[in-house]
Amino acid sequence: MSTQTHHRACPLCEAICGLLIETDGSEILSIKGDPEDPLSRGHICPKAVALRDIHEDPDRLRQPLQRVHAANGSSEWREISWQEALDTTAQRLVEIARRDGVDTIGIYLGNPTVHNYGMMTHQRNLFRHFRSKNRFSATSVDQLPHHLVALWLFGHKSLLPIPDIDRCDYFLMLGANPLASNGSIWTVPDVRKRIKALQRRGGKLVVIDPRRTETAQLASEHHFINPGSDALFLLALLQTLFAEDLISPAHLAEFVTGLDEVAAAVAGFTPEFAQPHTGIDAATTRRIAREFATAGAGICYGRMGVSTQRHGTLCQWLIQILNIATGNLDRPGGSLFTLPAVDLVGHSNPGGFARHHSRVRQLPEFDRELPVAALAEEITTPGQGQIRALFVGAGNPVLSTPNGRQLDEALTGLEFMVCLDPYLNETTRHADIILPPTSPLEHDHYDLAFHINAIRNTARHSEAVFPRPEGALHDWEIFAELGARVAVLLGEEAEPVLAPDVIIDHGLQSGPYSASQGSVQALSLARLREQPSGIDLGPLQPQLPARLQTTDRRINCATPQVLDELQRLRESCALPDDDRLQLIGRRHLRSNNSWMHNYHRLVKGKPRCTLLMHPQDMQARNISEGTTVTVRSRTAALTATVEASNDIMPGVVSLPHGFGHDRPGARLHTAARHAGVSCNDITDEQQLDLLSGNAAINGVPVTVATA
Ligand SMILES: Nc1nc2c(c(=O)[nH]1)N[C@H]1C(S)=C(S)[C@@H](COP(=O)(O)OP(=O)(O)OC[C@H]3O[C@@H](n4cnc5c(=O)[nH]c(N)nc54)[C@H](O)[C@@H]3O)O[C@H]1N2
Ligand SMILES: Nc1nc2c(c(=O)[nH]1)N[C@H]1C(S)=C(S)[C@@H](COP(=O)(O)OP(=O)(O)OC[C@H]3O[C@@H](n4cnc5c(=O)[nH]c(N)nc54)[C@H](O)[C@@H]3O)O[C@H]1N2
Ligand code: SF4
Ligand SMILES: [Mo]
Repeated sequence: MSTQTHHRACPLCEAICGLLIETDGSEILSIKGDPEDPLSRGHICPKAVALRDIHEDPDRLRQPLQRVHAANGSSEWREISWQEALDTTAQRLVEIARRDGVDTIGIYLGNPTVHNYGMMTHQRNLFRHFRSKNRFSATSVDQLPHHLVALWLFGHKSLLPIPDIDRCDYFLMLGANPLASNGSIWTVPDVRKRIKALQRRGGKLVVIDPRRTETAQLASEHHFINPGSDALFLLALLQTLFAEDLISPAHLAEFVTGLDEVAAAVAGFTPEFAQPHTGIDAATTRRIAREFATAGAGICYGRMGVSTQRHGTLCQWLIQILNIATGNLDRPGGSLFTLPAVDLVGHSNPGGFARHHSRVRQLPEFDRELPVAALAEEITTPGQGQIRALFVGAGNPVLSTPNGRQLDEALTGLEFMVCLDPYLNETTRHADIILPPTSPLEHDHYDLAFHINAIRNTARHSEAVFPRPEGALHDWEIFAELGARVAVLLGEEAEPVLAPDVIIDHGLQSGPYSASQGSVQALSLARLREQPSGIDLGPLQPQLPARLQTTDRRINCATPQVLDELQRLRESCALPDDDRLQLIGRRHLRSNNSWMHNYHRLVKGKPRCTLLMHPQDMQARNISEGTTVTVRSRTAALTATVEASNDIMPGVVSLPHGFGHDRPGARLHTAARHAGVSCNDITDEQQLDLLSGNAAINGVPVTVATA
């Protein structure tokens, strides 16, 4: 045996755990947590071991596929050479763009893009030739409100305040379940241990969620809240702070403006006003406000549950205003900005909003991307700028975006579709060409995105565990190869191609911990390679106002768009309808959006794609445990099996997303045996966060009846 131990970061979720992978030749012997990793300290979750399953999965594509149509209208897949696949893709895209304009080329990039640094560094090589207005990504079914608020308040889409849990005294968490998700916009491996440490030192975690989640069960306090009503709860907290003179921006006062206007705007939003909407009684809301303001270092944080709902941007804005108004921004134990080794803030474009709008529904762009809820209509609505060709990279929007059935159908009308993806799945089955990249263990890795969101500043580079198989291409190489071909076809200059590690080395050597900046760390790629477990660069430090990217280096809290929205909210606030139920999602530790149901060890056991329902709601509808029910929304209906739960708020039902693996033509053998249903078949592409256009996939009104 010639066993070898490789240091490797887990690319599957935002916790970016350090792994030790033991191999013998091409065989993986074990996958364990790396105790020397300064951030994850040995932590892993059950998904890490599935990296082996991904690598070895016979369903994972190793060669490009082309769909060939038979005379009888049916089609089948044939393996083609890389040369042919790349040439055909480039030709088709150029042909269509030339004929009808670049906006006819649609682009959708999914979540794994940000877990794969080569996709981040090299997508430009292709897309710079197609500056299409029709760009979309998973951002607009996810964290778009965070970026928009960061742009408005701090001047840059990537200036995201990170909860400093290890030093905090009071943590108010809304709409997040880090015990299942392992943290989001908050790289916090081993969050359970960190929550327990917080409680041991006398601190408190308060969770606000329509479900008593795994995190809520660990919390010091949990309160149910009606889906979509968080803005009123947050407004009531803020109103209490103003009314009781608990505002103290402290060290921020010198460069924070506009709090007086905010005070005036929130004056009517009292805890009593919120109570019938949220279901949280006014006295509790007041107590939480007082505790938050006086408990020492405090954090208010909210994630998916408060971003992907009707008031997503308002919620994220209120969360930051609460942190600012209590002096908890940029303070140890509060929420701080990171200083990553490869620092994109200051070197990347800050983002922009509403500089153009979608053609059909006039939805605003953010950072040159349109809300993905508009993708289907941009494909199906005739006229100039109608999407005729689609490039999908690392995305499965048929299962992951609202009203996925509509998109599923829309994709059949495209002239050309190409997917950069290792699987033939619910989305890629519509492609004309599928370009499968190397497996995660066959390329190197640097967390360009997640060091930015981490609770400590660290840096780490991992080498590939296995050499790339003969002829295989990495994601970044596929982008570069396509870009080069398109350049030739268009008669444009090809860009020089530097490998991602060279780009990172550049970033490290000009970054805040470089010798050129006078840092003793003197970071470079060579230096990171000497310490494959990663280098600790210390806890987060206060950096304001210097790090602000606003033109006046101030934080102006009186965001005009938000103040207008508050006015509207006051006038339009309706009480929840008693007959309807509200649908929310949920994540499971052994899942990862739509693409990790093909590995036996992650899907075995009790079926997970069930509709959670409170016994009270079941009784009212004559539904018993295990019944098959029809869940109906404005867009469609689906059937699901009911699981009774006292942990879900009455009036709310929950279905996980990412299932529905029974569509014909997909090649996911294990997932098909645990198919479940896609909750996005009944989410609504018309239900959006009013300010940003983010999809409001939580709080969908539904009816439930025995099927
Ligand atoms: N109802 C509801 N809908 C949701 C959510 C929800 O909570 N509820 N969550 C939303 C969120 S937060 C997100 S981020 C989105 C995710 O939505 P998407 O990003 O569109 O979809 P994923 O399910 O993550 O699919 C990822 C795809 O990338 C492929 N892939 C994996 N690794 C790689 C790689 O290294 N390279 C390439 N080229 N491809 C790769 C997989 O095979 C899969 O096809 O879903 C959103 N949709
Ligand atoms: N195991 C696993 N880990 C993952 C993923 C995965 O699919 N599986 N996906 C990854 C991705 S892409 C992301 S973005 C993150 C997401 O990370 P999180 O946001 O931490 O994860 P969720 O489980 O979606 O948590 C959202 C919570 O919001 C609650 N909620 C729903 N509606 C409302 C509401 O109106 N108000 C309030 N207050 N709460 C509400 C839900 O009950 C749920 O508990 O997880 C990442 N990590
Ligand atoms: S928590 Fe996330 S990063 Fe860590 S092992 Fe699990 S999937 Fe990988
Ligand atoms: Mo996400």
